[in-house]
Amino acid sequence: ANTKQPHIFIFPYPAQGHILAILDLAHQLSLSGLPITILVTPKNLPILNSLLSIHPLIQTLVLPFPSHPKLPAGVENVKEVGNTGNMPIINALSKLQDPIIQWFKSHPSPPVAIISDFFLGWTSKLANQLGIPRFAFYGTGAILASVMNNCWQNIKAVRSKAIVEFSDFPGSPSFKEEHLPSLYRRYRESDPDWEFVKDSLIANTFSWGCVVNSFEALEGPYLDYLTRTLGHQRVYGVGPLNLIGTQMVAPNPNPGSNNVLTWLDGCPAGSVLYVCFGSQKLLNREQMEGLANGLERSGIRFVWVVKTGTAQEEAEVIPDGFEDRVSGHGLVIKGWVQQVLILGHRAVGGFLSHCGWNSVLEGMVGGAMVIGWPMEADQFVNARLLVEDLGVAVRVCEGGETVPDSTKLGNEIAQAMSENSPQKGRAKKLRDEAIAAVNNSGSSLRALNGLVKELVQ
Ligand code: BUP
Repeated sequence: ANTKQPHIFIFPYPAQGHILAILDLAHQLSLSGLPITILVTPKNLPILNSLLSIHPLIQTLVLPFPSHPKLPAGVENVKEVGNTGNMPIINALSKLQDPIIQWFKSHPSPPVAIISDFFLGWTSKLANQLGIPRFAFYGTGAILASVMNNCWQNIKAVRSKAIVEFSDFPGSPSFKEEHLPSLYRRYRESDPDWEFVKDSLIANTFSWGCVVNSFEALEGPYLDYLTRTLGHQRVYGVGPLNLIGTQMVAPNPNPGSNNVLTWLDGCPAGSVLYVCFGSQKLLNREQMEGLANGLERSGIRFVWVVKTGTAQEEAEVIPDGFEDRVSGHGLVIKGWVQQVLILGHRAVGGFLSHCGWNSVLEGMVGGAMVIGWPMEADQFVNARLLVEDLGVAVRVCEGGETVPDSTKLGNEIAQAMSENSPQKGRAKKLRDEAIAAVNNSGSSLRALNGLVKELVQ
């Protein structure tokens, strides 16, 4: 590593949705000339391949994944165990504290700062021990950061309610308790593993600062809220990182992806609905049928990404005869696609999405309005921002187990995708604001420059 420039330590959290954005940030910081070390466990190393191949200044610290009684041996990524694996994974990773300290002490030019995922709040204390600042990285929105921080800090009050009101938040949103982030909802009092997770999440607000994959025009009031109310002294809204970064991770690129782009070339601008529910959620047979019938009834052109090779036999099954019936105006793609390219295509005008934050930003950058079906994790909170606060989305379904009513869904899709849909107009405006945020004097670029300055001082 270049020993003249201060060196930054980046610690991602091993879940697909979390890693992408922090790698984009690493890319940006490296472009600013900062040497970087990224901590990774062996099985997750391939995710970094494309980033490492273009950045000689980025090094890795590869440490073995520590075992945990609640994790099957060999598991190193949430993808392998599903979201219920977050708690043991957070606990297991905390055992890396000592190896990190040893590495740090023996390094000729040790890092001057830590940037780590907000699921790794315990690194605030580690940074204190090492005498360097730690920045919590939120690859999510500032609204989620605000909800998370409030829930963990006020756990008793929040848990006693069916409807939780956040009256001091911008827009005073309220959520059904069951729609609060899943990690928080799984918390079980008096279990030492869970107590660790709770303390760790609360420790985020004691960190030196935080970096959020969001921007002023999208979440200005929430970015302010984090600074004013939640103890985050320095808040950097640097997103959408997928717009200033490049998409580093494309596991199993599917040759079908290129066919999609060719098919889209032949469709009128804004006419196609892209349907995809992120990297984790699998739909059961009834949900697949409800969705398939809804898509068919809507009469709208669509591209639907269906997962293959799932462990569950009854998951992601395409109803018999569906592909033939919709042939010509609907495309079903099995396996991984390059979502960013599809959403960026001029033919795509809408995105039927689970409202995962990466998808939200990618849809936004593509100028697509969102037809939301939030299912778990941060998705209900994200949907609130898109539907009620920004008016760039409609909500058609809620919940991971819900089976959509296909007649209703078909009508709602047709209406949302109509030429004069107000959401479509606002989505285009938000796309322009996202682009402005990462250009010359845009808010995100200024924040990124401010962050670099803070890191090197
Ligand atoms: Br599926 C799929 N191609 O085929 P989210 C996903 N993606 O590029 P999640 C593809 O995965 P969380 C595919 O572009 C996005 O960057 C997509 O992230 C990419 O949802 C990412 O939207 C999905 O945040 O994570 O994976 O469910 O649980 O954090 O919401």
